[in-house]
Amino acid sequence: MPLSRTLSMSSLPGLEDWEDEFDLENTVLFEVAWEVANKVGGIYTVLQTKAKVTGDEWGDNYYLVGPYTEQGVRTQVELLEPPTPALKRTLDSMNSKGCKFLAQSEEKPHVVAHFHEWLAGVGLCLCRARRLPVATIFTTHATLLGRYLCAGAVDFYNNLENFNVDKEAGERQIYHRYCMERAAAHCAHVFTTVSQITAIEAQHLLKRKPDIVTPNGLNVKKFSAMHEFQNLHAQSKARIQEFVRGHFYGHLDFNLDKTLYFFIAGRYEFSNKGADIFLEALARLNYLLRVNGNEQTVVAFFIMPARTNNFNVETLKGQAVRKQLWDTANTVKEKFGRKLYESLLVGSLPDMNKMLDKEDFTMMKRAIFATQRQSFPPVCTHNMLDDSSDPILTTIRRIGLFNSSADRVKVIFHPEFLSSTSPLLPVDYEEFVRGCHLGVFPSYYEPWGYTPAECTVMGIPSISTNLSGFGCFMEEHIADPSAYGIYILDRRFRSLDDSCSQLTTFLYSFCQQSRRQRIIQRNRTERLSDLLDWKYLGRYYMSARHKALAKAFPEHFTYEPQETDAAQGYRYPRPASVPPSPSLSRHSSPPLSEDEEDPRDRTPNEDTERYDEEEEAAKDRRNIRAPEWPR
Ligand code: G6P
Ligand code: 1S3
Repeated sequence: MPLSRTLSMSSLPGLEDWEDEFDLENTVLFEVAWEVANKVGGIYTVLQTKAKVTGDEWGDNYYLVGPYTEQGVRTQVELLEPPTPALKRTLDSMNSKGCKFLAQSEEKPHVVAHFHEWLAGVGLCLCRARRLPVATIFTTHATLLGRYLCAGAVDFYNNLENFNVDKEAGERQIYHRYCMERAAAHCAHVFTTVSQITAIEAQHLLKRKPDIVTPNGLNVKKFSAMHEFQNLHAQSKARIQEFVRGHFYGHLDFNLDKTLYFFIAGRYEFSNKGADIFLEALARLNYLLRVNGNEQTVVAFFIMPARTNNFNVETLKGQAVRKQLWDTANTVKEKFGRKLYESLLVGSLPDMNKMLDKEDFTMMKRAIFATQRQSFPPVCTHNMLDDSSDPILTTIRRIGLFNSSADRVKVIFHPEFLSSTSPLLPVDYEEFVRGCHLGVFPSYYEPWGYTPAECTVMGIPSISTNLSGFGCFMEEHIADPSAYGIYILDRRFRSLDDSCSQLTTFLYSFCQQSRRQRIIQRNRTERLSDLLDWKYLGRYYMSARHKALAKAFPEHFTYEPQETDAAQGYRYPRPASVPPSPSLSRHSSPPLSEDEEDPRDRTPNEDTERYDEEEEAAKDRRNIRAPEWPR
């Protein structure tokens, strides 16, 4: 009997719910990857976040297969007895003879085996070579050759069709791995990749056009209080501010209330992830903020792991000095409070001249003395092993962003992933992202890019590019991405210098927003999270499985491409309160009537105090000036 489930898309305006009637009885799904319970990079995130929707669909018939690592088993896996006799027999057989096969059962279920990336692709090739009765899917999350070519100085996207792939792979000594990847792509019943841009890349470099694009989703956390994510932003920002107070001790000559936190994070691939263009744009932003006399200060974080020798002394000292100042202030406050209390007990107002004694002043002077420093606050939090050749540090030296008092843009390179147990910045990645104002991910090579997607679901605006899977996806599915805080940098049709100017304009315009504009923009950004939820994006993986089953077992399954077709051409409408042009026209977007404001753009205290947000938004847009370049 066919299983019938309704996939609800109701939170996406204008997209119909979809009735799935695919018969999954007596079918089993294996998903195989090197990153199952083994955190290496983005594929781990795909599998970990997708497990819930896939489990909901397949129940006990869903198995993830990955490498056995003691660490992974200890921290991420719950050991269980095999739930069915068939599986027990299979596992016993594997244990006794080595990993021979996966599909051993008297009931002969239909098996789908989904392999991710070339490392797992070996299993797929063997399944086909041994003619196992298995429907196979291969998903590539990036092509090996693409990654290697982009990391060198190659005009990749303008030459995609011209590369001599065998020669290029051979020259980079990855020919064996490249062949494995290409073989897996060709052997699979269904070949998929994570974005349209990587689909084109795969077509040219692996010589097979993917059958389906399976974009990456996330598990979107919805709070019962709609504005909880705004409160979390304020709380997390306060923790980042504490770190900044310590890091810049002795140089805290900027207003923390007018300081914005930008960040880039990810695998340390300097130019592929766009750290190069970000630094260059920061140097230009620094100049613009200085010459235009802006009050804003920007602290830009680089969270990219590199080889280090632990934290450096100066950075640790900063946090120690901050703590000492805090302790001193508390000690004086307590003494002050006791004296005040004693005075009130005897019914008199205190003599303010006697509230602080000599000892208090000495203690405070000592604490202030400790904040004297001869050097600028460090640009790097750790002792780098390759200090002199590190690309971020080398660029910082060249562009001269040394955290001097005159700089309106400060830089902090944290070459280690964040952790809530760090003595420096004790926050985990999620908390850090929530506390920042803008994620900047100007990647050149980025098949998908989880970092801007994670920003979006937490309501934090971000910059991505039209060379990243995420950027292209958002451009395709949102009518006016920048109104939602999704800035998409053109790295495809502009020169590097022009892209850098565009990035500088994005950054400078962002700095000119008022707090209120930032709050409204965060509300809008967060609203897009449904678009990135596996509840919606899971349909593409579903479709790939159905297609593979229909190809491998045509007598039992037929494939209707309705699932993915339904979402084709879908566009999230522009925010009701943003006029179509920056000037006069009033909004008309359904479902709101002419005079209604979009209540979702409101912040908590605006429930009582309504305002004409549309007019406000139009005014704001006029106020955001293009940067004034020096003549
Ligand atoms: C959230 C909080 C507000 C706070 C604001 C700061 O919206 O709910 O109370 O004022 O963040 O925003 P900002 O962009 O200045 O960090
Ligand atoms: C790849 O990881 P990366 O950072 O090496 O796979 C990720 C998951 O599909 C993807 O988001 C990313 O763009 C790819 O590059």
